[in-house]
Amino acid sequence: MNLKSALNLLLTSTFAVAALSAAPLSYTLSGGNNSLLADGASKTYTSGGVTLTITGWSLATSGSSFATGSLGLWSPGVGVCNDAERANCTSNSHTVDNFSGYDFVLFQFSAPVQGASISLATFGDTDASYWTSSTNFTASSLAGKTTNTLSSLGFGGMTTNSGGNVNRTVNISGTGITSILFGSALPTPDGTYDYFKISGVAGETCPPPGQVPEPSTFALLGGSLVGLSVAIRRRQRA
Ligand SMILES: [Ca+2]
Ligand SMILES: [Ca+2]
Repeated sequence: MNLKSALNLLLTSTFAVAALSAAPLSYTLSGGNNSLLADGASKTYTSGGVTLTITGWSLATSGSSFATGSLGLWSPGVGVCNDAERANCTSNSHTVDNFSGYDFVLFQFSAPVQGASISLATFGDTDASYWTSSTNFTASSLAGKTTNTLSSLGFGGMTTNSGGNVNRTVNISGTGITSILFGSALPTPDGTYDYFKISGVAGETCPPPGQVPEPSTFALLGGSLVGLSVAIRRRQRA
């Protein structure tokens, strides 16, 4: 194998591995101009060819059904004004909070993701509760669901992630995730109300099913590396 063909093989196999690898995704939700969207209106963000669509939701009580809320695009991040808050949605009610009802944001990705994380900008305590789903559904399907019937949209059990009055990032485990329903803690685990804005979302794409890099791919890459080193040694001797 000459140096040129070894280099070509190395590049080809390297790109083959890269194409099957997870690609990073990052969505900045901070920097808004304090605009409040209409009740139930969505907002989209794009990263790495994957569209993130967000909508605002709330529960009036822990046992009631999900109702649409208004997303607020504030400088520190996204917040929610629910039916009870909307008439006077000033600080801190324009956060994702559980003072008057329980606010949530539904994150929906146009392709499955893994290694997701959600960054919080604190306005008080930052205890959070969330669910994840790998099922594709339209956001409006959430209306009327209770925490007991979220499973009909593919959501698993609720996870509560506790934190204090500090900006922080919540890591979401799981792969193949297409939806995350994330909000203020339900119920407040420590009796202290939670208030935060959501400043960003990150994660990575999932390799297509059945296309995880196989040993033969790495064998090809390893073989081309050996070929390249042999070619370089021959050239150095010449
Ligand atoms: Ca709120
Ligand atoms: Ca709390």
